[in-house]
Amino acid sequence: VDAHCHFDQPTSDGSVMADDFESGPRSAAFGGTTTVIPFACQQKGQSLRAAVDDYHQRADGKSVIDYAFHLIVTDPNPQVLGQELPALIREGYTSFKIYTTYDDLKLNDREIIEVLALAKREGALTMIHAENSDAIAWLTEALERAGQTAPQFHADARPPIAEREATHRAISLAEIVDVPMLVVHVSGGEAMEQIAHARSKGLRVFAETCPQYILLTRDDLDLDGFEGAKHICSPPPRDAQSQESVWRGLANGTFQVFSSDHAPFKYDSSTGKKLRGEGASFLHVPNGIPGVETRLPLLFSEGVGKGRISLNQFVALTATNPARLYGLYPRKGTITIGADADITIWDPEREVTITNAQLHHNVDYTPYEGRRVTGWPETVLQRGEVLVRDGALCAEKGQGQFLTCGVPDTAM
Ligand code: DUC
Ligand code: ZN
Ligand code: ZN
Repeated sequence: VDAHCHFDQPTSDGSVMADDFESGPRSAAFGGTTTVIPFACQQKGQSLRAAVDDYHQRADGKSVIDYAFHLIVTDPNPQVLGQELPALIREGYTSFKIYTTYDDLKLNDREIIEVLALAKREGALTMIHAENSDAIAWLTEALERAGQTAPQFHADARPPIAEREATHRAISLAEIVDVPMLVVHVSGGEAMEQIAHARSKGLRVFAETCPQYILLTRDDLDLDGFEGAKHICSPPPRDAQSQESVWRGLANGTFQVFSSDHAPFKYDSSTGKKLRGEGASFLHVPNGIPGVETRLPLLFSEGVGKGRISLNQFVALTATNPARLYGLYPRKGTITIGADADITIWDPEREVTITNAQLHHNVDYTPYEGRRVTGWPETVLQRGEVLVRDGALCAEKGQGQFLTCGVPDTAM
């Protein structure tokens, strides 16, 4: 279960996501993933219901694997809070993401509280993108004044302290409301300390991390020419010490979920990373990196293969826990009588050198080009039927089912 990926999501800057609901889920399947939970994102001023209808149209008849939707709530007006969101939660959209950054997405603290209170009333799970927007804006302006606009400065504009502060604040708001909450794409030790402290007090704060935070560092934003733009995502990759912190958090239970945050933009494209050309400020580079196909092989190889996490933890982080937290369990996330028989048969010995040419997404690069991994999905089944075997897709476009989600299980 890849519980965090973006497909065919319209943007406000004119960039275009390279993967839609055909290529994204296809790529996921080849990487051993049988369920994806992408986002249906409300635009400010738009009805949430209209956003959901729009994403259903985008997805209809396309996905080769099963999919659910998280909502993204950007405009919690009385209509949304009073009617649309409660109705949608009851219809099976039981999780939604909110932002503390990006002008077109962010909520203020009062709005966050209102949304958290609604999540408590209706039994939904709030996912939060935690970075301090005003600090980022101030730092970005200072960097731009100093002419420091190359991709590497993206990391300076969004430092760990900005993430730590917003994480602390979000946790405090959830504590005031007394409701569970999940912090997405946590990048390193500073934010993790806030989460671990909250959990040690018994708060139901959950956390997700992603491949980029165990495998990339800010040095990957500092490549020749504009190449660093390939690794611009938010929060940015940090440093080697952060990677170690994240590994510890995967092993010790600070993290419950490991997702890709697949946010696919082509590199060599005027609708992708080069939207404003090669000399553009980091500020104008679309945010996000691909990874829906490489998520499981990377965690297996680096985590299980190198003894950092157990095989059971690998399964919990990538399937069971996201299925439980997002109300898809026990249909998904376990092998048991009555469940869906979504099974990935793994070859733990197979050695693969990752190259973009062998991947099935529609992006023209992978951040993991040339990386050697041991272990790869051999056969992938959905509902007992073969989806992928011997590197070939054995399924029809559109055979994936839309999943409604039940009540989040936050007893973990
Ligand atoms: N947040 C995401 O969840 N994905 C891509 C970029 C971002 O800021
Ligand atoms: Zn985010
Ligand atoms: Zn994301």
